[in-house]
Amino acid sequence: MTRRSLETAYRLARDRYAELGVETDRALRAAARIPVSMHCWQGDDVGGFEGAGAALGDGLAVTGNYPGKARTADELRADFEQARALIPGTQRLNLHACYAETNGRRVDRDRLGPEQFSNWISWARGLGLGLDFNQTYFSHPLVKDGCTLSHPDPAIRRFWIQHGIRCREIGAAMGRGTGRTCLTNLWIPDGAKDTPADRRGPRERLVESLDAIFRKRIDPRLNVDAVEPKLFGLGSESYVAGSHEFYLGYAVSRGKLLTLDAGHYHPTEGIADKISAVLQFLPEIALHVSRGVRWDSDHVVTLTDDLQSIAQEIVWGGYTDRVRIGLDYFDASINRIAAWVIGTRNMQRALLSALVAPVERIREAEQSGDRTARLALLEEAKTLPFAAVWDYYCETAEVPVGERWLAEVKRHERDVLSRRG
Ligand code: RNT
Ligand code: ZN
Repeated sequence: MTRRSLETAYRLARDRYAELGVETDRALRAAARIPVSMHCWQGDDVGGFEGAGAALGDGLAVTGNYPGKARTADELRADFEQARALIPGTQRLNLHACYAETNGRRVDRDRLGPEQFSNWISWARGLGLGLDFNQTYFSHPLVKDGCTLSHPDPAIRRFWIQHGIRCREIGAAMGRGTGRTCLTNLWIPDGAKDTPADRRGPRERLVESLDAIFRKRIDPRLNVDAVEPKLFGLGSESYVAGSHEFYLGYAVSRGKLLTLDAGHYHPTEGIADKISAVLQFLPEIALHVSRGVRWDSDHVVTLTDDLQSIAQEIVWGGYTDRVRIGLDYFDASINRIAAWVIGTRNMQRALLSALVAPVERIREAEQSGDRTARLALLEEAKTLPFAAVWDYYCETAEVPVGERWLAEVKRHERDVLSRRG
């Protein structure tokens, strides 16, 4: 496809959408402004560089051993830039505390500070990239009996509280350094493999620990905090202290963001419907867009009905300023840069698709009580010439159209990744 034929296809599509009252030019501009926070951890299988020595665990598992994964922060940054060059729209980068650069020294998690992230911050500033952050409550010897902030031993809790506090300060430094508000998201694995006799104690301790972490006020222009619930996990099949109800109550009562992870609910339970429900009580929320296959397996995000519903709820609900969209998946069985590109392009694709949908028409039908027309229009909307709009969006964003990005990834694999040991 030449630029000319892409433009011709776009013009035809634009006219078709205009018949339904949709202005595609406006949708393109809106799509370009919605940031998607790309998770650094797809680039190296949630490994990190702090050298704590612990293997990935504590509720997380990555399968696959595709060659060429980033071994250093410099490699990860280079890989991320390679991925980003193939993705339209606005991105942010979501880091984890275990991606600290400690310069060969051992800096434990309760000691981390902005110094260990200064490379990340100056690099991001140079690229005009916003940063998000996460405490790392896994892959560490002080995750005891699968627990951190809810552990009965006060010394363990103190260590992890300190980590939580430090990370919020690092988040603030990221916000200051990049000029964009950082979201620091807290997820812990705490729970029980088998039926516990005490479900109350860990939750009471968790509230106390969280309150200690959030005691210090941080300028919300620099950093905002989120808490991420989960219903079950690897090794926490029977009980999770930080469940959905727990954190919903916590977020509402403490003015924190709630992070809805698409893999953290029962297998047929989507997060799309939760968005407008929790936004009645919270000013802002965050998302971890993921894809669970039978369980919270964190597969690469594909263009599923679930994904499209999430995008529709954000866009159709008028919530683009109140939902911080992030991705959370990790697949080590395919080229990791391709995994980033596929998932992020799909998120963007779903957002653009929601932006050009003739939702006004569909709502008119709904409001007039014409459910027949609502269903008919929803179905017809599915095969409008969206591909022409998406291709044109990529073309004008100067990123590869269609599958052309794959050739770039293959070239990079040959020239760069295959040379890594
Ligand atoms: C785990 C949570 C959490 C992690 C990342 C690495 O179930 O989804 O968000 O995936 O922090
Ligand atoms: Zn998550």
